[in-house]
Amino acid sequence: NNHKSAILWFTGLSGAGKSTLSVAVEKELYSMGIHTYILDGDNVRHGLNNNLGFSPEDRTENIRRIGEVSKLFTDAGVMALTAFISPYREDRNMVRELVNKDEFIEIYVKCDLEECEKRDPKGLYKKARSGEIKGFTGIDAPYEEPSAPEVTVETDKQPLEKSVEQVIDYLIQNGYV
Ligand code: GGZ
Repeated sequence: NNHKSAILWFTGLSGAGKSTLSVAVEKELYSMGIHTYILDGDNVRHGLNNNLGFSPEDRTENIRRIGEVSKLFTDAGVMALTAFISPYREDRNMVRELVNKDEFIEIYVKCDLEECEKRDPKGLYKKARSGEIKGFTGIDAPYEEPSAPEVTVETDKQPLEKSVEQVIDYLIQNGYV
């Protein structure tokens, strides 16, 4: 299928639904015959970035490497979907600067901290609240909201299908697919 490659950069708090949404968007793109690759904690933090933790410096380096790898994917004509908290605006903008203007699509996966904490799929917020984990995003480490994301989806206000539709509509309306 003919498409214009780009990085779909999902950003948001832990538990906001970045991975779930990226998988659902990938499924939709696959059905349209578009080649994709999802980068997430499972395949990147356990491999390429297994020497990095969650200090501000390490998060910045995490995002830098993910940006560079995503760029390689788009160069190869593959849509790269990335699902990382990427809490720093400056780091996300660094990736944006790495590629052509229309090759970086920032998708803000917006969800109230309260709701993320309620979901707490891995029990990490609980550990962060009790002090067992230090420097947890949203608790005692910052999350800087995107100032001009291409797409914002509010996962605490609408079903998954609606968020998928918003992303796909953006891609159609802007001539990516
Ligand atoms: C935030 C942490 C932390 C700290 C471990 N802060 O729900 P999860 O488990 O799967 O998502 C979180 C993931 C975040 O990794 P990222 O590579 O996306 O972060 S960043 O973009 O900021 O580099 C969480 C887990 O790792 N985790 N410790 N202190 N999330």
